[in-house]
Amino acid sequence: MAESPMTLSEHLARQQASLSAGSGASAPNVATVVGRIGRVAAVIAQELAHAALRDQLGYAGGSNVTGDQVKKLDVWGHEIMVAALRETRVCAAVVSEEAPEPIEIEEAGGANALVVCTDPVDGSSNLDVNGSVGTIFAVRASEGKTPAGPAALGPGTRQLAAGYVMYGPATTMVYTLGQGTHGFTLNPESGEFLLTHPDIRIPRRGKTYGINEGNVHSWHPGQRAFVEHLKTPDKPTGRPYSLRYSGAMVADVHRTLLDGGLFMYPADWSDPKKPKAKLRLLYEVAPMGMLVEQAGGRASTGLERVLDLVATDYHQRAAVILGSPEDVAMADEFYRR
Ligand code: AFP
Repeated sequence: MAESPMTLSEHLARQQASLSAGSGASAPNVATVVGRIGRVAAVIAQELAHAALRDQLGYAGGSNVTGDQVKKLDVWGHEIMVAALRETRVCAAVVSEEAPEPIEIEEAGGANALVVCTDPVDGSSNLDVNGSVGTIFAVRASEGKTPAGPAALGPGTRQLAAGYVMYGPATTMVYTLGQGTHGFTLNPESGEFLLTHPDIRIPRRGKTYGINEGNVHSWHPGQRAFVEHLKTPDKPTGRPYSLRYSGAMVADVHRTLLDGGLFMYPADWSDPKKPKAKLRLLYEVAPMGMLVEQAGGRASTGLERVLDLVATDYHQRAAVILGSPEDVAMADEFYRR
């Protein structure tokens, strides 16, 4: 009989053991937080499946700190996530898309306390059309009780863990503790995540690109030339690439991780002195950057490595081009030309 797949908790225990053997003093706490997020994700998946029946779709009224109109499920997802992280007693603060300032958690603290940066329900404009949405998170070290400003969190290379949950036909959780990128599928009967995609390796090159091409008018010239290049037929190099874009970062990054290619959300360069990005660095771009790099891919803004960026604002935005290493390297080259 085939061996039953490893559960998320078993996997986390193994990862934690090998980290603790090295210098990972906070590894047990990080594993606790990631495991807890897995449990909340199973609850979010349930709620999403019933949302239309419970009148939970639609807007809550108002917009969040980054200017997006807030959906009822954004608010609910934020509240349940903060409550769950509070219970871990190792998470000292939560930076959430739905709160202007970090939420301090009095119960936690100590030398190895953590900060979780999260977008609990990302891609929520897909909710009303029953499209995929996701949860994105990063775990960082907390220097003291609360972060002394966003810059104190350091660059993305200092993230201790990153992950996402994709609520699609199946619920998938992908995480890294800096030892490879691993994917799990929720068994809805047991409520447990089971290892289905161990040690994901992104293909060196892909066949698809994902981008909101409606914004072409505002792109950097290098970005425009690069997408034109991807669309120009050339059999030996596998062009044209096909366009795939869902409007939910998690779904687009998940496809890119498994099949290769590119996910891009470049900045708006209408005013070249002040390029404006859309996606949020701490709870969208940096966690995805870590996951992709851990799978052998690359994540860049076109001009620099995403994981080198240091936030100056908790809700800072950053451009991102991530995916297969050779495809991202090619994008960077177009930006340099
Ligand atoms: P919402 O959460 O407001 O739907 O935004 C989703 C998102 O942050 C990210 O998940 C998508 O990749 C991106 O925005 C889509 O943005 P566009 O609608 O501008 O293409």
